[in-house]
Amino acid sequence: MKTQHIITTLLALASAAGAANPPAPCGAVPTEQQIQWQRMEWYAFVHFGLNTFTNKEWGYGDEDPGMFNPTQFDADKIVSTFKQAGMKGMIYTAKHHDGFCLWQTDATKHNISQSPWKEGKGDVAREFSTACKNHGMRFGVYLSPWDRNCAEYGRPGYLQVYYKQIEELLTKYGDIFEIWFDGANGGDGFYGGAKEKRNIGKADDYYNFTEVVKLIRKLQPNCIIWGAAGRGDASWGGSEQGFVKYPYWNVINTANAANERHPRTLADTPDASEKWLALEADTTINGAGWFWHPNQAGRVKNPQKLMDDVYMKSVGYGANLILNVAANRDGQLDPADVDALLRFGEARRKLLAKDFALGAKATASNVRGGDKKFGAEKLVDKNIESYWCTDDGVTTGEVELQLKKPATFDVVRVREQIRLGQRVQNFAIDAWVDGKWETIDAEENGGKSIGNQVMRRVKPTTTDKVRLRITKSRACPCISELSLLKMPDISSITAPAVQDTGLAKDNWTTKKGKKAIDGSEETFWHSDKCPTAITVDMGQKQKISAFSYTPRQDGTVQDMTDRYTFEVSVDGKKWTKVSEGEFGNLRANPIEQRVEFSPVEARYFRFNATRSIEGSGSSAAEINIYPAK
Ligand code: FUL
Repeated sequence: MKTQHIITTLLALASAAGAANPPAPCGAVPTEQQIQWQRMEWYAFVHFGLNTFTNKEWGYGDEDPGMFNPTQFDADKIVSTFKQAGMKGMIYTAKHHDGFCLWQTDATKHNISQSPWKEGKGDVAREFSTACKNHGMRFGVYLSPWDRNCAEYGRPGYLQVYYKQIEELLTKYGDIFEIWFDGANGGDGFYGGAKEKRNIGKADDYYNFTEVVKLIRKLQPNCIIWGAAGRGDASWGGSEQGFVKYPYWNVINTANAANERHPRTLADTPDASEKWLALEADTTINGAGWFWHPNQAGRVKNPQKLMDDVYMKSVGYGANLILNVAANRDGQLDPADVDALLRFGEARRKLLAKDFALGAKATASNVRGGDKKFGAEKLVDKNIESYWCTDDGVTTGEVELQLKKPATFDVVRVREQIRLGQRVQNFAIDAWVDGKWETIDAEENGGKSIGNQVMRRVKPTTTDKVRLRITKSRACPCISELSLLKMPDISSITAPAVQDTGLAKDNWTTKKGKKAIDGSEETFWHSDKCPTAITVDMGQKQKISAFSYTPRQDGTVQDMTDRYTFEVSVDGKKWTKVSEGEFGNLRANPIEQRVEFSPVEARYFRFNATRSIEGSGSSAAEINIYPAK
């Protein structure tokens, strides 16, 4: 009796407080790896190999390795450029169809050890992977299954070569975020001198992708597998122009995964054999091809086109975008490509920088169990994990946003909580204009899917009241974000300078001075004391040869550090001073100060602030560390 009473009381309390349970997932759901990967949005593709030197898109397989000699190759510079553009990683064509391997491999002799570059000791995959690690970018590899050089291609013998190549790339270069299996397979080739046509029949059977997937899962469980006859985690967007067709559903019937059709629609009945297979749209920034070609500068896509026809129709439709920026014969990116990339990157940054919906008052037609945890305000709380959700069985509904003041916007972004599956089948966006609701979605056919995100172009609208209407859903909708954005004027955007911010700081720790290593020059570390020091553990030992100090950027000179000593240590106990001096002219020009020193191994560094221009304290907006080259 007593226990019964307690339970009844608890239940009553729970319902008064509106504690509801999350809904059951609907259909297939993504893996954690897929979720994290879809949140990357976009990254670079770099086609760079013998084709760069032969002016071809597909090498035959008999090219002379002696041609590969990119004397100015600078992986750091390339990766810094991608980072400046806002990309989250890059994928390198470690082997294209010509079979030439650009890393030190034991699987075939047709590799970079036969090239004059770095006297046969070069390794492009190594240099890119290291640069990515140093800059906090993710690294992935493209490894062509088709190999027009290998004598054994088309026969069982090739598979051992190919699997070994996979194994090397997935074990020697740290974390690989994605591996790309191109769908172009079989045909004419050199094949060890046979110079004939080889057909492999069904790629899935020949390469045995089931086994390949198992091998990859074992070696790199977090790696996204692209292609592989639909047996992996992601697949082709359906065009090499960098767009996907809308609607795009992440879920697909497993039986169709190898031969999917675009647009990816949803079969109306949820299917038990459904699988989450995310799309990636690929294209190249330069209309001349995937590899670099002489005189390609005039064919670069302009930033407006990259925004309208590529980004908004790939990422904007819920897919990932892999944008190719090829390296040239010197081993550098083409300046025209870089200009377009940086201008587009800046436009994207501006588009996403201001969300007019944040902090709006949100009300919903139905909230799951009346529980605030699933309330409408979750759409505008800047937290991608929280979500608005209705009661089970309520598959339509609306949320109204009352903005603090009227805003002008022309893009609306909506995101589902994909951990619970992709649910919404139809939605509309309305705005309160001239005293009535008006549907402002400017795209054809209205909203037909959401998934990780959709960015809908809407009529340029100025209002303080917006409504999202879910008109059809596979199960109660779970919406995590609703954003109101404004497309910038791209024609007026110039390319920002590429900043080298040095080593990635993700694994750095410090007791004091966190704001000096937070990656932002807008925040700054401040101490009332001088002299004083910041000691940082970089998490691992590495060779470094420079640091930089950016003074506080808030317009105040008080407590601005202008004299320093800089020490390093391998174990955090024994310290070596590598530099000491003054930062000049800070009062008139408080910009980043870079200090070089002889290369030294270090896991820890200590920045001692020993004098300030005014006042008796110390400060620093940011400290960067640069790897030795
Ligand atoms: C295609 C390949 O044949 C092209 O050469 C390029 O690598 C592109 C990304 O994929 O299928």
